[in-house]
Amino acid sequence: MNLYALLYERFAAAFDRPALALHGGGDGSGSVTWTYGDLDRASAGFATALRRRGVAPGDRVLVQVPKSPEAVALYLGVLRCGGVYVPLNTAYTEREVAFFSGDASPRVVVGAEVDGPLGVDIDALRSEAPAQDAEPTIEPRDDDDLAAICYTSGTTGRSKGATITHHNLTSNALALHRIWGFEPGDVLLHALPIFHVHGLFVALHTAFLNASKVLFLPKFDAAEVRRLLPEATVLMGVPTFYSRLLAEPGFGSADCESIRLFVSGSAPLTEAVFGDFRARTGHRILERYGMTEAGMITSNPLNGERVAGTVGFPLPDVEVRAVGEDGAEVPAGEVGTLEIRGPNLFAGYWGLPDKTAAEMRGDGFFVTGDLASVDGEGRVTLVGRDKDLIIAGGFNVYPKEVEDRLDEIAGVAESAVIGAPHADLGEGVVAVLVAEGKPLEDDTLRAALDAGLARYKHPRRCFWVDELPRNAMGKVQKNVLRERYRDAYDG
Ligand code: MCA
Ligand code: AMP
Repeated sequence: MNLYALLYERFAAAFDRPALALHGGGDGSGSVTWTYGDLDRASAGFATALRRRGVAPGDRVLVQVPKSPEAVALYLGVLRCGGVYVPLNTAYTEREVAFFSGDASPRVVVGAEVDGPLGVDIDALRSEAPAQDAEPTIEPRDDDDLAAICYTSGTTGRSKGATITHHNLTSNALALHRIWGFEPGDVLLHALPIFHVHGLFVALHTAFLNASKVLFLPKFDAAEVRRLLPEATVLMGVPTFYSRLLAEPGFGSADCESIRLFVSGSAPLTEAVFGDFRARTGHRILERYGMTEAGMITSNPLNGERVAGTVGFPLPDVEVRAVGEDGAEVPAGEVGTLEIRGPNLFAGYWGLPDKTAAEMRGDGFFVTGDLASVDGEGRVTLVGRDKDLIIAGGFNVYPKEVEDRLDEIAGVAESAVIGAPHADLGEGVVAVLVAEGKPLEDDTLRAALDAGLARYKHPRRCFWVDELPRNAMGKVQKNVLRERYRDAYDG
């Protein structure tokens, strides 16, 4: 089934009700509301415009546009015409976008690279299919047909496109809608970006299945989120949302009276933030765990106990196991690499069958690269990662990619990139560098990185050393560096 057909089924009776509400100033001036009917008509328009531009079922549509109701309608329009939605972080530089464009071989590119032959501005695209001409059709799709390709950075420094089917998305959305107890009247406060799984799939799908009103913020701003909390019942965010709310003077239970559910994910929620939030507001944040390749995997319970530092139980129909180095499942409570299987599991990396095979077991389990224990009741606790990944404010940064860019800079002989604890972002990117000649100024490094690396990936602390610590095999000892520079941000 086409995911859009399912969403349509759920919100068709709510065409005159608000879908996306944008707040203007404090007095409400400049506010805009899109109803479900508006969203349906605009998505039909986009679907028509894309078809006219030659998008056939299965064709990729690459999108790099700011967060807006139009962008949501475009996403739905791509689903409707059977296209494959490929969202890109708005922070990506031209060089990064060029890679994705080359890899995904899209039929149309919206927003980014508008000067290229495939490129079109989102407003121009919308105007190509006036609403009255729109053909309000929904292309039939099979469960295994692709709905999206979401790029996730790789340990090798090369991003991989996770191919995600209609069934992956529908099964995950229905499960979350159910286990998080969505009910009539729920209002979602949405402050996440819509180019990643969390803000695009988890948040929007659950709200749309519920025909809920979504308070749609262009980005996270603690004061603005606090101002709107009394109009909402559900907030989904990364841990930084919660630590920044706690940093708001006087923030507490009075701000949260209408809220029934705070969800956190994408990065570890510390026990300190969980505990402070509970003490200040009376709310236990519900932490869940997911991955681009698998959508949501586990969740703390809505009604049972939400335990700080754990990510809860597998979603319905999802299986998890922790395995040791020999590939055998470890006993309950012991740490192993987490492997998962279920209807949420992606269909493989775009154009990379070998990489897909390398991360799949013969019995269909996928190797997540996260280290975890599973207790006797099935509750999962993440304890670390065996992949070299930094998560800063919920965005993933792969050290290898940053090292590759640093090593290209004249004056840098070699580099090692690590994550260090960061009070606001969880982890911050740190570079340890060996100079070729005299060490470069930070500004010079930043300027050189700007040419090809999105800013959230930039190291904000750089240390120059005579040589990098290496083991007997000549491999850089990142654990030594992590220890040495653990106070780089919070020292
Ligand atoms: C912004 N900057 C960052 C980050 N965000 N640096 C490091 N890490 C970040 N996450 C930099 C910008 O480049 C800029 O630097 C400066 O900070 C200010 O930018 P601004 O946009 O104002 O930042 P902010 O408002 O402080 O943003 C922080 C944020 C945001 C609110 C935490 O990053 C955010 O919304 N994160 C959510 C990410 C997310 O949705 N992840 C889900 C992935 P300069 O001034 O130098 O340019 S999906 C996933 O992981 C799985 C499936 C899952 O389980 O959900
Ligand atoms: P991504 O590649 O952006 O999909 O990021 C997926 C990774 O984010 C997972 O493999 C985990 O390492 C991490 N992650 C997601 N949710 C959580 C969580 N609740 N706690 C700790 N790590 C998380």
